[in-house]
Amino acid sequence: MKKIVTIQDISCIGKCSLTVALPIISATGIETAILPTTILSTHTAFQGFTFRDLSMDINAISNHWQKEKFKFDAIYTGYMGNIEQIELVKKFIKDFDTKENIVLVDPAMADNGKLYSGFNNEFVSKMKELCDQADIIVPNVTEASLLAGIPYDEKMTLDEIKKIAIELSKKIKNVVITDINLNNKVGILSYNAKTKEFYSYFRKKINAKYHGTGDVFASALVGSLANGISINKSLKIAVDYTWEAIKETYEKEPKDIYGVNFETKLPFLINRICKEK
Ligand code: PXL
Repeated sequence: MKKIVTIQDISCIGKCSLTVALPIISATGIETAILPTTILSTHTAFQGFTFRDLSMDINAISNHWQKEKFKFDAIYTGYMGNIEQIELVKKFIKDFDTKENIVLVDPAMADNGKLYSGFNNEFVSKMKELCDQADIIVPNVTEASLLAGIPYDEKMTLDEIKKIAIELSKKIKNVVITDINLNNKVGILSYNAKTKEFYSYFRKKINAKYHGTGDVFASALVGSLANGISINKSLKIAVDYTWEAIKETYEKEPKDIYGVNFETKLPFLINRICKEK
């Protein structure tokens, strides 16, 4: 059975990171190993969250897994609680990269032109180093701008976003910029550094913003890729699934800082994966 390891925090309530990645990747028919980096009572958009740093366990877990000779078809990293964790995860990737496996890094650190609580420019530089070890990165427009050192502007054109993708692709095969809002549409732009080809896919904009949608997207994407589905088809599946989950949430319970109702749309994802496989 194919196996993905996902390395990110557990936000006990708030539907993001591991509580999203584990069920979504499992639903795509792929075994999901987890390496939790932090335990938080909620994600960081809530007030007064608790934060237990699990950095001390990362090397110990990794050492045990190396002794057991575990191999992963993909390594998917998400939110990191601090710079030390990024360093540990960089080492983890070096130790577990087999050249055949897919390394997908989601530099989950910012949105709407702002870094998440607790992060600074030094964190951005470290995250760039982690991104440079990836085959695919999936930053949103804010994160992509920060990583490329190009000032963020919410009114960026597709051509400006293309320049950012090219800038980031110097060391990374596939740069996928997510959550692009243009002309009442929302979607992604991907750039393949080898073929120098762009691929974009947009859906009608739903007038709502929820937490954790980047994690829903990245989890569906890595699950689809691990099923052997091509990158462009996988991107389409991941955009459509995320869009369906946002639509469902918007119609049923528009709570904004909470996550999306990705659970009720899992049959949609499973169907799409089965059709494309
Ligand atoms: O969805 C990204 C994410 C993951 N984990 C934590 C977060 C966030 C976004 O804010 O706070 C703890």
